[in-house]
Amino acid sequence: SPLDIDRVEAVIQTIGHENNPSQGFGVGENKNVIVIQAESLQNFVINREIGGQVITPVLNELIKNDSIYFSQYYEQVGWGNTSDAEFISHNSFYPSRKTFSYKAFEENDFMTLPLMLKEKGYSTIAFHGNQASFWNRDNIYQSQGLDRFISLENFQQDDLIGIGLSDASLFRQSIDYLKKQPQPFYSFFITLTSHHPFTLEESQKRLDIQDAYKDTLLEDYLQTVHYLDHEIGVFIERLKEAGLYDNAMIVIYGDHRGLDMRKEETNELLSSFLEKPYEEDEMARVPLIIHIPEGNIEKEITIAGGQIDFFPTMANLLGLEIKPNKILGKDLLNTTEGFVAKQVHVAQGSFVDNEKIFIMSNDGIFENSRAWNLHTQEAVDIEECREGYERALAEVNLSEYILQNNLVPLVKKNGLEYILEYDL
Ligand code: GP9
Repeated sequence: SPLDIDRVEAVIQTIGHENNPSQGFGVGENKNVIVIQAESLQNFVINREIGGQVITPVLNELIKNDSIYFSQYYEQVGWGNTSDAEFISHNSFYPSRKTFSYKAFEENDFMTLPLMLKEKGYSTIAFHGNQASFWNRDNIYQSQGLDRFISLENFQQDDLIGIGLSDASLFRQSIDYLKKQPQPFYSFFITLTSHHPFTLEESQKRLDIQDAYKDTLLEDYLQTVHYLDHEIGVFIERLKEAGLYDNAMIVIYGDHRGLDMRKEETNELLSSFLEKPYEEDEMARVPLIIHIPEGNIEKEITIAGGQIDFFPTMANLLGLEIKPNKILGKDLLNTTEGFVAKQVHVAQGSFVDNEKIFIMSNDGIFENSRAWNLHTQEAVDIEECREGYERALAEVNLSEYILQNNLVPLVKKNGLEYILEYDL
């Protein structure tokens, strides 16, 4: 068997003992959901300035009002980058280790957040300013529960930046579709302008950067993030004008890193800008903001979480009952033990918890791995990471096994325990 049964059993027990939905349950029930998956948005830009200018004024303001801000949230994408961020968030299983998940699991049956909302009477729609076929989205969205897909082909191509429609145009044109969308709706936006290599016309650059960062990749990155932030602000104003704001739950998260620590120049720039070494923890940290107008639920969640936790966390807020033994993620509002495994782009077994990050050595020798405290950056004894390492491996293997054998429907029916009885 490809699975280590003892470890899988331990994982299933751990997962099964967490999550007793109570806090926040149903706060956003029957509201229209607007999810913005933001291209390359990393967390370090939040509440930060450059040359006295605030980088993300709109997001910072949003965080302060009627929002839950998850500040220790990590991307877990694999080869499918942006599309894997969608996959893991909607499915609460890990992305494929072999290729992009939307290809690897194209024929599978799923249980996703949009599918569960559809069962409650929601309509679903996705917006993206690139070709529908990119990342095989056109072939898999139906089985992911995204019924309508408005892609580049459907939009007026009136403002193109980088690899597709500008975020300004994407948001502007989507309002008419949203107004006509049967309510309640789940809408999913995938932005594009802050995609590497972060191209903008001079006139679209609103940050005035004069210091050592001028004309660097970091400047280009921050300019596109600032642009995205501004366009999200414009979009929210338009939602208000269209009467779509008050009854909405607006959710924003970063899909994956924008700046690669393995590039020497980028690393130097970031380490100087952040005044600490730019490493895997900061590279993988993305913001998650859940804004519920008049939800009276302002808080910062500092539990380590990842995109795998998106589905159960959203399900709780939207009043969907989902047993913790049916998916691999946790509801971050009702858990204390954060645990985020990463299986692609770093060696398998790497993980983050509330206190530390563990990066498994590429040579496969546990003793050669690195681990450090997230808050102090001080080295952590890797023996303290052995249990987490084993758990990370088991979770990822279990996920891969379930998806490769198309077992999500059976897990949905019988729980993860079923895997132990399944003819391995
Ligand atoms: C492509 C867009 C960007 O449609 O989602 O994908 P990425 O290159 O970031 O994975």
